[in-house]
Amino acid sequence: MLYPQSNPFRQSVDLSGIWDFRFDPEHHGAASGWTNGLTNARPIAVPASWNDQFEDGRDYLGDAWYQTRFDLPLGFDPARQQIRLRFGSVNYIAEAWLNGGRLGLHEGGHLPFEFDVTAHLKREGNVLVVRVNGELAFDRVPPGNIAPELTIAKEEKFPAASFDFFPFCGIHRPVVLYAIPRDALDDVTVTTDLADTRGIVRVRVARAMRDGVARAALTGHGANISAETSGDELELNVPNAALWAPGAPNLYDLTIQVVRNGTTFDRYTLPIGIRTIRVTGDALLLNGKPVYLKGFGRHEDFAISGRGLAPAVNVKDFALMQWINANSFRTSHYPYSEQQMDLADRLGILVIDETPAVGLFFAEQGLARRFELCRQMTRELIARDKNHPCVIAWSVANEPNSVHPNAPAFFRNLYDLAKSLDATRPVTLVSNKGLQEESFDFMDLLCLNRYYGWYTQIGQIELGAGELSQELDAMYAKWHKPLIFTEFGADTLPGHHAQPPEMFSEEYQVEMLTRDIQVLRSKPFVVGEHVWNMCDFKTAQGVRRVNGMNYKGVFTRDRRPKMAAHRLRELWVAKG
Ligand code: GCB
Repeated sequence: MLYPQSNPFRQSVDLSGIWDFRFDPEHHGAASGWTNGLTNARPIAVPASWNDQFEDGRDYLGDAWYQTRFDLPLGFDPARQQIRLRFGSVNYIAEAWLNGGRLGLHEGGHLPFEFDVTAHLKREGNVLVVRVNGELAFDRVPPGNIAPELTIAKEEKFPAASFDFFPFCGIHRPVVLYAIPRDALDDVTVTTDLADTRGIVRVRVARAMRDGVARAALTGHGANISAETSGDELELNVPNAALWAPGAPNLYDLTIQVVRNGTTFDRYTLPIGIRTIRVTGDALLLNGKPVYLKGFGRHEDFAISGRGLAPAVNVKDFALMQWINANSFRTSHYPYSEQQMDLADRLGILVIDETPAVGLFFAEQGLARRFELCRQMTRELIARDKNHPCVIAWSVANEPNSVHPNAPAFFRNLYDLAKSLDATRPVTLVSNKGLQEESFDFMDLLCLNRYYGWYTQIGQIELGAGELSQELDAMYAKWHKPLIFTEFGADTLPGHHAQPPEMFSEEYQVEMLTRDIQVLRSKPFVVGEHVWNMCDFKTAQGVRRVNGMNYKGVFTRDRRPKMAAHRLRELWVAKG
């Protein structure tokens, strides 16, 4: 799926702004004709979660309706072009109507979808209506509201998520109307390889026009290389390629044109990075050299806008990652915005790209549905992010309740699916099951979450560090695969101090992270340390979540450093 862009062959317009909105707890919107337009609506910002925009409805997750009106901008021509409406993400179900005509429905909260709206458009006075539903259910992904008999005991929380972040709902990323030629380029897939100092860029195009040629041009870093094909694939060779890596995020511009009889019908440009990523023995190799990941599990979360796209917050987060000497993050626990992926490409930050499959369970009830949704989300994620050099691995799930006979086959299937869609990147699963995680038999690398000295060995950092050391050694003895420690951390109230360190104090977070990192660095097979979490973030309410917050951030929710941020900055400057 190509992100909309504007050039002499393509136009796009962002419909973000203030829309109309109504809650519909009785589900009577459709029967009341809201598909044609809303009455008695209130204003709402798009993109943003609805939960924190009003004085009511914070915990409301049910049906809600959005509406906006627009005229076709000059240059959009439904008689000559194909016009599409693209939603960056809507949590969780979106059903859309344009001028009363139903466009379709999409399930899944963090990935884009689009509709061909050419036949529905008027030149002026278009009415777009979207029904959104964010309820938690056992047969959704991620699942929620799980009956206790279906899974392991869950701590009580409200709303009843099976995951530890607030179930924000709404239109979370931009809604873009875009026009492309009828003979458009549908898709581009780029993979890169190295032969000594030569970069090899392989390009596969999908295009509606079967005759004519696809032409590719690569520019940047002194290169100006082109090739064309009457088929679907071509290769560009780049002598002395400027490779993409953290610290040197070299990007080239790849421009694809669709040409017939010397006339160009479509054109698309995307930034690409030439790099390789491989797992060999104990090591994770970027461009053939071992790479050690330093960084965080994160969230898309901010005051008032909730999980909605917040460009200034994104820029700030990347600035903080650079300040603290991080080189990577994981998109825990769902795909992040395209804007974040673009920033990571541009600033040289490595990404473990995770699907929305957090807190899965494997009892039969709803299993077939959860499985199909996981497959759909894996396909959608790889389709969206496959061309980003920043993405170095796909994570198919976080902390599934996987000590269950149904789990290994479930994940084998997702692993094979990811590999069939992208043979170039490692595939992993993020687990808190350690030696019991059977799917680690076939995953390319191991990702482990552990809270020694926090949820276990409470208050005893040294004891926890000893347990960590033993478990890491046992996992290596069992699998002989590289391991990334993807979560470790301590809730920390900013401004709370204790000597000797005590849980919830800034000193405790500093000591625990420092001690765990010492252990990690004593193990040659550990290839990364991702602290949980970069920033404090909103959760459901529960007795373990004071103020409805997870305070394991190294920065506060408003991005101020705790003591641990300064310590990590020192620990991360030295480690390459
Ligand atoms: C975990 C989860 C993460 C939680 C974290 C915690 O293992 O993967 O979503 O927020 O623990 O703080 O408990």
